[in-house]
Amino acid sequence: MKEKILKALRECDGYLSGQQLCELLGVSRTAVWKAIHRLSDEGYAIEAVNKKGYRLVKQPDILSETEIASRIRPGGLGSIVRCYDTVTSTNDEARLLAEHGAAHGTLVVAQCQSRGKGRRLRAWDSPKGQGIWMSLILKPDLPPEKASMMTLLAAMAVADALEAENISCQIKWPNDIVIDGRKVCGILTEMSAQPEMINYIVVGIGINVHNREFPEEIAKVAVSLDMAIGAKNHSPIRRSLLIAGIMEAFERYYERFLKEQKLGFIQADYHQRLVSFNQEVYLIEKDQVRSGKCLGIDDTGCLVAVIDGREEHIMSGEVSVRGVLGYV
Ligand code: BT5
Repeated sequence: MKEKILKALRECDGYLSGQQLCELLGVSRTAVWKAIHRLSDEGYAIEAVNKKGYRLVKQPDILSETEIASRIRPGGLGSIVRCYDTVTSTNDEARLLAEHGAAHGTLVVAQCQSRGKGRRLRAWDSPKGQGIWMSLILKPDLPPEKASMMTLLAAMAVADALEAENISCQIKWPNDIVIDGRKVCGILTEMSAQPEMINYIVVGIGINVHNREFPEEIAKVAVSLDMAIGAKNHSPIRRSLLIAGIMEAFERYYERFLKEQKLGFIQADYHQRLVSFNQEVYLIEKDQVRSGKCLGIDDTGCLVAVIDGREEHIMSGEVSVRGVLGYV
C-alpha cells in the first residue's frame, strides 16, 4: 500500500485528500494515515494540510523496498525486491535466497557491502549509501555455458539506463562500464548449476553513484556518476530510477536472448559502445602478455582479436584486456 500511495503522491501535482487516497486504494482513513506516517519515517517529506490533504514535498535519494518497487512494473524483473542495510555481498545474499526458493526476478539491494567482491576474489569497494550494490536472481531454462552471457546483457542494460539519464559511457569487455576511461560500474555473474541445467544465476551490479573519493588503490581508475556529471548542469541522480531503468532494459535483452540464445542481436550496439573496438589492446593471461587488434565480440560473447595475423576468440575469465595506453 505504501508503494501505491507514494506513486499517487508523485503523480499528483498538488494535494491528494485522505478521502481520495481511501477511494483509490479501497482502505480506511486510518490505514492511509498510518502508511503516510511510515513513509515519513522512511525519509519522505510529506506535508499534511487541513482540508487539502497530503503533498509530497521532498523525495530524497532513498533506497528502500517501497521506493524501488514503486518504480518497477508489477511483475517485471526486480519487482520483488529485498533491501538490506549491510550485507557481506548482495551476490552472496542473493545466492542464499535463491537456495531457499526465492523467485526468478528477485532483486537484492544493500546500502553497504562489507565484503563486496569482484571476479577472482578481488574486492569491490561498496561504501554505505554511495552507490547501487545489487544482485538479480534469474532462473532461466538455458544450458549452463550460456550463463556468462548475462554479463554482456547487463552491461548493455546499464549503458542504456545511463544514456537515458544523458550520461554517456562505454563498455570495457566483459564486465566494466567506463566513463572517460574510468570504471563506474562492475558486473559479477555467478551461477549454481548441474551438468545440463542451471539452478539459478545471480547477476551482481555495482555502480558508484555519490562517491566523492575512493581508496588509494583505485583512486586513479574509479569514478562515480556524481563525479562524472559534477561540472555539468545535471539533475541529481536518483538511484531507484536508475535501478528501474536497468531492470527494464535488462528484461528486454533477456527476453530476446531466451528466444535467440545468441548475442547477434546486440553485436552492432555493443561494438558502438566497446571501448577497445578496432583498437590495439594487450591481452594478459597469467604471466603472458600479447598484443593484438580488437575486432569486437562474436555471437557467444567472446572477444575477437587478431593476434600475430590470426583471429582468436577469447572467452571471458581467461584473459584481462588493457588498452595500450592504460586501463582502458
Ligand atoms: C568487477 O570485478 O568489476 C565486478 C564487481 C561487481 C560488484 C557488484 S556490487 C553488487 C554485487 N555484489 C558483489 O559482491 N559484487 C557485485 P573485477 O573486474 O574483478 O574488478 C575488480 C577490480 O575493480 C578491483 O580489483 C579494483 O581494482 C576495482 N574496484 C574495486 N572497487 C571498485 C569501485 N567501487 N569502483 C571502481 N573500481 C573498483
